[in-house]
Amino acid sequence: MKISKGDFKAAIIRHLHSTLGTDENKANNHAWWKATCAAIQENVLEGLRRTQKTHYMNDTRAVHYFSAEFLMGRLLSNNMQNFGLYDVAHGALKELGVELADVLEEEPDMALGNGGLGRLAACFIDSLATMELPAIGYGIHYEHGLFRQEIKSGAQIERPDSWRDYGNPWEICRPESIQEVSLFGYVETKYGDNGGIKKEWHPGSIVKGVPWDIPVVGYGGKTVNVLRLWQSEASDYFNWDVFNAGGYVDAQRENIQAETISKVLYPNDETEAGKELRLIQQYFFCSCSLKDIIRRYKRAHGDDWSRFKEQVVIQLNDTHPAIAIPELMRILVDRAELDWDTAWDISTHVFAYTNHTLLPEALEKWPARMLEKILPRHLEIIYEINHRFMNEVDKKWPGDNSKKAKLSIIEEGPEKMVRMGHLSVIGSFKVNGVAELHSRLVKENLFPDFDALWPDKLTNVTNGITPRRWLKACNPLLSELVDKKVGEDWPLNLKKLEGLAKHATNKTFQKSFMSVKQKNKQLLADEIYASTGIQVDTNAIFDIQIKRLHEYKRQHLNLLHIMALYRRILENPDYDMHPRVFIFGAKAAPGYKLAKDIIFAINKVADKVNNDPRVGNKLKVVFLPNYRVSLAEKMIPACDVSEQISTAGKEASGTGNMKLALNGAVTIGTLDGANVEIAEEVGEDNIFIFGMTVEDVNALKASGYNPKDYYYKDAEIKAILDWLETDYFTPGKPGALVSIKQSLLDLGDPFFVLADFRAYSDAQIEVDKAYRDKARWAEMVIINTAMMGKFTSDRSIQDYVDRVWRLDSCAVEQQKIR
Ligand code: AZC
Repeated sequence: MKISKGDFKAAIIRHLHSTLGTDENKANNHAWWKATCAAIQENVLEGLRRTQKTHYMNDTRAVHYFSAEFLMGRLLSNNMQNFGLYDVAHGALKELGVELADVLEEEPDMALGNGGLGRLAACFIDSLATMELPAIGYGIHYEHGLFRQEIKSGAQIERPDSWRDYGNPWEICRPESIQEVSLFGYVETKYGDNGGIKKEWHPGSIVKGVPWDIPVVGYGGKTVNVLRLWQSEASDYFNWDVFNAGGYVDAQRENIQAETISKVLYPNDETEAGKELRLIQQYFFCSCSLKDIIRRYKRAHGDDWSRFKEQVVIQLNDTHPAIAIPELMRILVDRAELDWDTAWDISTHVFAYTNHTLLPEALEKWPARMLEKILPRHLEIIYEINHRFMNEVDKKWPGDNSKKAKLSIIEEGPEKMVRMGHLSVIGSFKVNGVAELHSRLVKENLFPDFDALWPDKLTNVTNGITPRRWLKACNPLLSELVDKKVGEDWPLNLKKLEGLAKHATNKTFQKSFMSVKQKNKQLLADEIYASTGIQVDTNAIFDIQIKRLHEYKRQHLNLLHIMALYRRILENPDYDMHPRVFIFGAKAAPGYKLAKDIIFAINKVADKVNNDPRVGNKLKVVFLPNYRVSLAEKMIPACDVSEQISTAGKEASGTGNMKLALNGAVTIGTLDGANVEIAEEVGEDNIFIFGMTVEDVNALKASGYNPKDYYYKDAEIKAILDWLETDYFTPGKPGALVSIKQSLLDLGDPFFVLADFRAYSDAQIEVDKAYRDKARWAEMVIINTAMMGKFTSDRSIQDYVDRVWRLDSCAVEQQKIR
C-alpha cells in the first residue's frame, strides 16, 4: 500500500507549516527540501522503530561495522527510491510548482570520509539493510567533513566543509545513550590479599560521547538500520570540577579541547597521520561504540558474558579502529574481572579486520610513548598480548628471533612503535583483503608469516558497490531501459543484468542504449559549462578519471598522454583521432605537494589546449572542482572511457572502476586491484588492458629501473617532459611545472609512469579505433553493463556473511508507507 500523490503533497505542506514554520508562498528550495525530507522521514522513523523492536525481540546476532569514515553523500533521493516514493514525490512537488531536481540539489553531501574506504562503508550499510541483516555502523560525527575544493588560477584551495550549518534533517540525537571516555592519566597496580594484582587506570581527562543516529533504509523499505556517529563534548562532571577549581575560563578551555576531538576529518587518503589527535579520535569512537554494544548486550544478558561472542561481531574497517581490541580486553579484564584467557577468547572471536592497502605509508604505527601518555593502560595490555603471542611464535619457530622481530606488535628502533596492522591480525579471527589480487599480495608480501602461523585466517572479499545508488538512482534513463529488458528486480539481483548480453548486437537496442548515454553526456556537458565555462562536444569521447589524487593512481600518466596528443596535433594538423574530452575529478591531501602540483599542471595544460585554435574541438581537458559523491553521480552515467591506470600492485581494489563499467563505460586499465576481476567478467575483448603486471613491476625493480632509459630512448617522452620545464603552459613562469618532471626523472619515477607510457599510449589508439566503430563500441558498452553483476555490494556482504560473520537475516514486517 503506497501513499497517493495527493496525500504526499499534504504531508509536505504539513511539514512546511508545522516543522518549518513557513508556507507555500514564502518557501524557497531549501525549505521545500527540508519539508520533503521530513515527509520521507516519517516512514524512515517508523521503519527504524519496527526494525529495532524486531531485532530486540529476536535477540539477533549483529555485525558492528567500525569505521573512521562513512562517505554517505546525499540521502533524500536514495531514501525515496528505497521506499518506492520517487515518482510520487516528483509528481507531488510538480503540482506544488517545484522541481524535484532543484530540491535534491539543496542537500549538502555528508562527506564524512576521504575516498574508497569511506564510500565502501556507505555501500556496505546500504546492502546490510537491504538484505535485512542486523547491523550497526559506528563512526565519528565530524563537524567538518572532507574539505571543499576550489580551484584558483589552476591551484587547489581548501575551504571548510560545513554540512550541518543549516541542520541535517535525517539525524537524531540520542542523549539517553551518551557515553563517557577516559584519556591520559596513570595506572595504579593494586595487590590483593590473595596475591593477585589488579590494575586501575586513573584517567587525567574524561570526555562525553553524544550519539547521532542516521537511519539507513534498505531497498524496499523494510529494514531500517542505524549509523551511529559520536560527537565529543566536555563531560559535565569534569567541567564542573574544573569550574569549581579554576573558574569559567579554564572550564571553557576544557570544553574546547573536548570538542576538538570530533571537529575535523583527517583529509589524508592512504597516509598515516601520526598525530595525537588522530589516535584520540580513533579511541574515542571505539570506546563509545564498545560501551554502547555492551550496554545493549547487558540489557538482554545481564552479567553473563558467555554469549557475547555469539551475539557480537565487530568488523574493523582498516586499522583505524584497531585500538578497540585492547579496549575490549580492558573492559573484560579490569572492569568485568574476567581472567585473561577467557577475555582473550571472547575478544578474538568478536573482531575481524579488513585491510585496504599495501602502501607502507598507510600502515598505521603509533609511537609507544604516545600511547603511554594517552592510553597508559592500553599500552600495558598491548604488551601483554604481544608477550603471549611471542610465546606462540616461539612454539612454531623455536629460538627464531628474526621471526619474532618480524611478527612482533612492537617495532624496535630509535623510537619504539606499535604496529596496528599486527595488532589487528593477532586480535581478529579473520582478516581479508578487498580483491583477489590484493588478498594474494596481503598473504604473500604483507603478512606471509601470519599466514604460515594461521593458514585459515587470511581470506578475500572482493569489494562491491550498491546498484541502488550507482545505477537506479544516479542513472534513471538507463535504469528505465534496463527495467524493460530484464525486469525491475535487478537492483536486488544484479546478475539479472546478464540478460542484456543477448541484446548486445541488436541494432535497435544498441541505439536505445547509446541514446541514453548521449543524453547523460549532455547533462554532464551542461554541468561542465555551468561550473567551468568550458564548452564540450557530446559527440566527443568522454574520457574520465575520478578518484583521489595520488601518484600511484597516475593521473600524471593520463596528463602526459594528453600532452602527447596535443603535441601530435600541433605537429600534424591532420592528426587522425576522434575528438576527446578528458575529464578529471580529484582532491589532493592538503599536505601532499606533488599531488597538488599535478592538479595545477592539469589545469594549466587545460587552459592552453582548450584555447588553442589549432586544436579546435579535437581535444578538451576539464578539471571539475570539488569531486564528491553527488558529483560522481552526475559524471559516472556520462562516461565513455574509464581510466583505471594505477601501477600494478598498488590499488587494492578500486570501486569507481565498478561504478563506471556498470553505467556503460569501457575501461582502460592495468592488471591491478579489481580491474583483474572486471576483465574476467567482461572478457578481454571488452576492456583495454595495458602495461606491466605485478610480476613485471617486481622484475623491473629488481633489475634496477632507470626512468632515464625511457626518457632518452623515446623522443616523445623526452619532448613532453622537457615541455614541462618551459613556460609554454605557465607564461612568464618557467619551471612552474617542473616538479613533475623531477619526480619522474631525478626521483626515480617510483610508480613506473615512464615505463608504462608507451603501452598506455598504444592502448589509447586502440580505444580510439574501437570508438569509431559504432556497432563494436555499443556492443562493448552493453556487455560492460551486463556483466557487472558480481560487483554488487550485496555479493560482498554475502561473502562476509559466509566467510566471516555467520549472520542470519531477520525479516521486518513491511509498514504501510505514508
Ligand atoms: C582504498 C583503496 O585504495 C581502494 O583500492 C579500495 O577500493 C578502497 O580502499 C576500498 O576497499 N583505501 C583507502 O581508501 N584508504 C586506506 C587507508 O587504505
